[in-house]
Amino acid sequence: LPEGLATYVDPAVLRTKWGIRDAMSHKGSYGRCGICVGQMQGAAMLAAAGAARAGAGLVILATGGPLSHAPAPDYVVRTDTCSERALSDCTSIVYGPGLGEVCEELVRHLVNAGDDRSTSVPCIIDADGLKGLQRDGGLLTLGDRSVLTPHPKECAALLGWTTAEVQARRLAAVKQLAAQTGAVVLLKGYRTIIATPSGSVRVNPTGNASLAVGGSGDVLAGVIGGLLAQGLEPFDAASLGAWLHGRAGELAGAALTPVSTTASDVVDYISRAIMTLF
Ligand code: NPW
Ligand code: AMP
Ligand code: MG
Repeated sequence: LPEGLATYVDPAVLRTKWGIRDAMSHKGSYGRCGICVGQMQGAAMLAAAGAARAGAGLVILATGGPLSHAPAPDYVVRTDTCSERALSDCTSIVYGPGLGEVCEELVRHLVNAGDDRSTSVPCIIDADGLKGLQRDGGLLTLGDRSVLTPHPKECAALLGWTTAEVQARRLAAVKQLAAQTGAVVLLKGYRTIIATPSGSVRVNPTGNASLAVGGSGDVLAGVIGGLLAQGLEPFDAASLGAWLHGRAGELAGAALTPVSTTASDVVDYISRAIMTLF
């Protein structure tokens, strides 16, 4: 860890900010996490499961059309061609996993909403949603309540670097993307790094190659969305989300072997990861 430039994500700090449920609380106390459903619906279902396991009071699937397979009964499904309306009461929005096509109008809504803290909804933009941030050779600027979660190839595409350049200079890459977009940025991979636009940086110590499987990042997006819905600040939501997701991957890999761990297994181990936080 480069001395003075970053700290490790610290579970002792994060457990003081999250996870204890007041006896008088109810589902409305834990927020509503909206998940935008696109072409690859499995990715949205994994994100929904991640958000639910991370404690969101309600998980809402916003879909423009019929779902190809029945979602778990835990989620509310809203079919609305204008997802902006379907998401209007959400306290966080997950945009990108499995989306395929980006909806320019919705991206503009998320970006504009992020500009004003009084009306903004914290959102996490991942996967295909990140493509919507590219404009006229530059990048859209977001409010500091947004979290971007690129993997190295997605980060490279946004910065105009090669993937190898990002991997060789991960700290510089994540800091530059955060400064350029005004969002909290989480750069995935072994030793995930989280940076704020003002230059604070944390490195996540959990996670291993059990997580190197399709859908794993979609689960992470949901976990962070679930934490944002509960009111955690974006830097903390991204840090805690990465820590829990990484620990869930370690526990799933230890029980099931890293070779055969699936993204759904990672979901199933989030509860046990939470137990190890306390
Ligand atoms: P390579 O192979 O090294 O050149 P893509 P995607 C690189 C959805 N999904 N370190 C690596 O590049 C997602 O949500 C749906 C270094 C890798 O081949 C998206 O919407 C699922 N390089 C969409 O599919 C489950 C790394 O990136 C390439 C890296 C496309 O997302 C699967 C892949 O990137 C999937 O999540 C690392 N740590 N990590 C479903 N069940 O519906 C990644 N790379 O081409 O953007 O494809 O990530 O699969
Ligand atoms: P995605 O590429 O979007 O599916 O995201 C993959 C997720 O798995 C990210 O959270 C990565 O940080 C994590 N991951 C993948 N490979 C590793 C690894 N070798 N060590 C730690 N985490 C990993
Ligand atoms: Mg992904």
